[in-house]
Amino acid sequence: MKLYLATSNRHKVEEVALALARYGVEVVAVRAEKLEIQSRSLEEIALTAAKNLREMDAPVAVEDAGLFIHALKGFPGPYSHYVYDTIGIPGVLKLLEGVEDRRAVFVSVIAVKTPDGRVEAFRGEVEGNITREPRGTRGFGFDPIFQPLGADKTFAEMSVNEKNEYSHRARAARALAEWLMKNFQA
Ligand code: ITT
Ligand code: NA
Repeated sequence: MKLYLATSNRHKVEEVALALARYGVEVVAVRAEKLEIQSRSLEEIALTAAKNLREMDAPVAVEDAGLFIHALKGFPGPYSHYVYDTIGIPGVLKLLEGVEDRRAVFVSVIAVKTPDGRVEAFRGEVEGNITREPRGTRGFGFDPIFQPLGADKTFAEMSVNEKNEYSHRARAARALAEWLMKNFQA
């Protein structure tokens, strides 16, 4: 089966493609116009984007993801891309200076539109901690400062395979794949 992924982020494509390979799903990146509304809900953002995609000859998915930091009451959450581009990792570490509670959750919501116009959303989450210093050079975004529970590495110190054992995105992608297997015949 083929799955289109409408994203400008090549790391997302790589991670989702690897997670879905074992289901026999081939991921094809498309630069379709993705409508990004502002909302506190990743579901609402992803579902709205999926509804606005044109129907294609195979299911087409969009993802919206964010990093929710407990001590910052969930900031940056849905604003993660903007915060990464503005204050960045140094700014986030500065906000957490002297803060003992380093808990954070990465959340991914993948919304899909089928060729017959059905739209569904799937959520994946991973709990972890914000490190004191950035570590690692792989991945993207906040990967150098996020260490999932049960790991002794940050996401940026992991291969894509290792990251997928923990990541929010891999979990959402697997939930999507299970749904497609049951509910969608190519
Ligand atoms: P598209 O909208 O084109 O898919 P994007 O990078 O803008 O790509 P989002 O709108 O979902 O994606 O923004 C999520 C931001 O959250 C992203 O830019 C990163 O800064 C951060 N983020 C999400 N998942 C992440 C991950 O696995 N590792 C590191 N940072 C992540
Ligand atoms: Na985006």
